[in-house]
Amino acid sequence: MSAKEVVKIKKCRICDSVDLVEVIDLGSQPIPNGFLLKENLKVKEKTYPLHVSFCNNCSLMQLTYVVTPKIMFDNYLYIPSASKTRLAHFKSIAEEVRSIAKLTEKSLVIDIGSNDGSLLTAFKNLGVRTLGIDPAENLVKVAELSGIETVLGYFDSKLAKKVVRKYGKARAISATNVIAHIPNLHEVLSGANILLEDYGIFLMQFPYSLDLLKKNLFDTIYHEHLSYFSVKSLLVLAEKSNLEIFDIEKNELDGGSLKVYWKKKSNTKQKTNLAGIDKILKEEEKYGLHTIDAYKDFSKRVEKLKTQTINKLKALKKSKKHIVGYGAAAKANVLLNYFGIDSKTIDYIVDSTPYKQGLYTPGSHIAIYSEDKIYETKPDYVLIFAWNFSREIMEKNKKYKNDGGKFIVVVPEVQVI
Ligand code: JHZ
Repeated sequence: MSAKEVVKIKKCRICDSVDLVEVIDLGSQPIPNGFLLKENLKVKEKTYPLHVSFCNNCSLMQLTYVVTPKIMFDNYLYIPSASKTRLAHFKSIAEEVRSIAKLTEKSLVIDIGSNDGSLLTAFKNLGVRTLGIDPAENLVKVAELSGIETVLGYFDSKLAKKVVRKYGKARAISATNVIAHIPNLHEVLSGANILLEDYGIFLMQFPYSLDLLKKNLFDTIYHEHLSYFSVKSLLVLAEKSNLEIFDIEKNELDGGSLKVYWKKKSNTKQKTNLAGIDKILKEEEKYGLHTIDAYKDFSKRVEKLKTQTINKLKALKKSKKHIVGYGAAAKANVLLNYFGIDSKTIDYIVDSTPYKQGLYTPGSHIAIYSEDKIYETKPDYVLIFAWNFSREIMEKNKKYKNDGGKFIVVVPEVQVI
């Protein structure tokens, strides 16, 4: 492991406190989207520590070791358009932002971490101007092919200035499942401040740390996700910027996410939902999210889940059952690598993402096929790794179930359906 590829944090990324305590250790793992070509299976894979620290000052849960973004994102295999549920959610986000930001056909909407352009396509369908920003060269090409103009790069205030010079300011900025991936959060907010019109809005969405802890969503902890936000930590972040949070909403996507709405501090027209924000903050306090014990308890529950899962799978293998996986998600790789499960237990994994098919999972080396493979080999059990889309996956595969197949989901608890 080269020194430049991974750096141990010395202070909290939000409040600079050095009072950080390590609370979770998921070992050393390959990067979660580091899928492998068959010819590379014999090459020793690089692994990076996957440890989590808790900031005793602002309560931000964060990775102790940060892998250089270039290694993870310059070529990226995850696309949001692989799920209908996510696309439907994007449509609702676009409609909501249109209404709050009062978008017209002249308005510019900029999406940070725009990936294959899925969210911007929903905005474009509403008749507004769009621009994507993303560091993955392969995905920028995909987005451009579907008509979404995209700037290649990692978002910061320097890039924001460049974008303003060429395209003007944005009426709305969106950033779904990307803020947790960015090392310098203060840079994101100062970049957004540069990019936003005076009365514009900035919407962030990411998985919520309260749901992560409550529902044992340990497999969403991986190298790409540097921060696991609580509302308390977000409010500390806001204090240090020129932007202000005017509303926070919870939703059920990805096991439980937060939508956080920002505006310029100078914008007094947009009212702030103080009561709503305070209500969520109180729920955090009630759960103990700002205390270290909640994280230590979580860590113990994950160990229990590991034993239960391994025992269940061992018992099935002993009775000669065929088990395959559904969804070669990043989180699938965390679960497989942390639980030590490989192709001896899981015959193969199916995934609808064309870029993942034909490759092998990092660490566990399980082959990935298209979804119809389960109808060819008719396995006894299908373990749904993409538990956030269980409903969509089961709905789509009613035939497998009707023909006698069984689904297994192990997060938040081991269940056979
Ligand atoms: P999915 C990604 O994590 C990465 P992952 C990222 N870091 C992030 O923050 C989270 O998203 C939120 C497949 N699938 O979306 C597609 C089917 O095959 O939960 C995906 O590979 N058939 C940006 O990778 C995987 O499952 C289907 O019918 O954990 C789901 O991955 C459906 C619905 C999905 O994200």
